[in-house]
Amino acid sequence: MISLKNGLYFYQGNNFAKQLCTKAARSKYKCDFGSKKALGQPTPYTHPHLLGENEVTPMIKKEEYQCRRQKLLELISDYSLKNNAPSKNHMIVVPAATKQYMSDKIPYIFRQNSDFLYLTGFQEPDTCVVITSTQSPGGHRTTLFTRDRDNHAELWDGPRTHPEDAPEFFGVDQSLPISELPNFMASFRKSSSCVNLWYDFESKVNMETANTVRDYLKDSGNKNFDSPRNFIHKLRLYKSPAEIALMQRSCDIAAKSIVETMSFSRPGIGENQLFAKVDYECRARGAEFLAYPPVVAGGNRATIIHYINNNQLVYGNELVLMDAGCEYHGYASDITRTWPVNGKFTDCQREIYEVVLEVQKELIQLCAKMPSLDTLFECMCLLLGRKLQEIGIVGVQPSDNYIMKAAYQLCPHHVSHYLGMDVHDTPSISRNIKIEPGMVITIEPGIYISEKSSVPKQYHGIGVRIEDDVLITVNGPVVLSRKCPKEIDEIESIVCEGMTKS
Ligand SMILES: [Mn+2]
Repeated sequence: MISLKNGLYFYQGNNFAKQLCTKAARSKYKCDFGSKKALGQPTPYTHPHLLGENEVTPMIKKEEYQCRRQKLLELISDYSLKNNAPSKNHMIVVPAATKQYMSDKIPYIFRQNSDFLYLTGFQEPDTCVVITSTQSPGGHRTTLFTRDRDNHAELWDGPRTHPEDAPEFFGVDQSLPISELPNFMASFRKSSSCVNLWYDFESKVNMETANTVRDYLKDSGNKNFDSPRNFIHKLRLYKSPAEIALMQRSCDIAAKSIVETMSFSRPGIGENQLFAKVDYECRARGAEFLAYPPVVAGGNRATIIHYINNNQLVYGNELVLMDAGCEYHGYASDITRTWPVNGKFTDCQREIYEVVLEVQKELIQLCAKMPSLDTLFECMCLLLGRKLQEIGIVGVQPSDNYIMKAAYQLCPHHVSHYLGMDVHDTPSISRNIKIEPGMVITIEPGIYISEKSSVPKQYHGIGVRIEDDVLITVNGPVVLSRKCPKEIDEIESIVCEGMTKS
């Protein structure tokens, strides 16, 4: 149950959230952090250029995180009631990602487990959140497990968040060191007799937590367990106003960066240089990093869908296909543009590009009817096939089935996926449910004609994809990546102007 009071969300039975709603408690909260005590992640006090008051992560307030945990518990409780679960007591355990190393003591850049980040905003590795629920009053509790105190590690790696600082900043009921997790789970089980445990054993983000949970199941004889993954994904599928604002910003940054990269192009340039340019432009605008290894494919390499070597030169009148996006405070953008490296499409390139562009725009319009992603894929095959037939690339047989199969050979990937904290967001959600307001999806048709293709020779080696990120609303689709031009004349003039400047 969630009520709105004085602009703050809180839920019944959560004493801490109730306290926050009093003025005195709020000024106490300010005082406590007025000393600018550093936690293991940016705070409004140490990083005022990144966070506003009451925000746990940029643009997302403590109350939104509390609300997400409450909604998860409601989804899980409702599901359990409907399915006659043996108990009304729940324990949901979601681990943080672990630190990964590329070689001795050399870490990879840390990226948090999205499901954990969604529920807590906590950015440190090797931690964990446990949401427990019993039927007693005040029976919903969130316990955040932080890394154990380690003066030596903190000297080398910087401060960690300690249990005494976590509840106020993150809006959780209590916090304990991670070494207490086994005891905590065992004592909840003892006090609640029968417990439904929710843990995603399929996710390999943290083997240590997985082992703790396995040991708990063995020792306690607890037989009722299932994965909370699909429930968390059902929540993540619908973006809140704050998440939409973050995704808009992520798309703006990637869009502008790709335009800068287009204008940096000239014949003879290296794919690695275009990669470096888009990476630089995204980071310089505030993105943490690119959301995935980008595809920077010149000439016929564009027909290799997942080409990420990016180590060739792009010559003469070849096209560049760039599939790149960034991660901005935990939210991904995913854009593809294709442009002629010398600023002028050849006739064959133009013919193919126009087909992809027309289909892409029609598919975006179709989103107003809220089809499923799989329906959009079928539409793509039919639309592409018909247009390719018009220009003589697909044979003149009339059957839709034939046309769709021929198109699928030239575009062997799906046309859409969900987008959000992950690039391929909420993968446990089927692509055959109807899209709804609040979802963000990609629309990315392409045509790839390899040198082995049976298509007329003059088209060989052409690969074109155009990808936008689209927010579904009651008033129709909103293209979040709209600041990245895709019309032929706009693209040609960006590249040509760039060359005259350099
Ligand atoms: Mn994509």
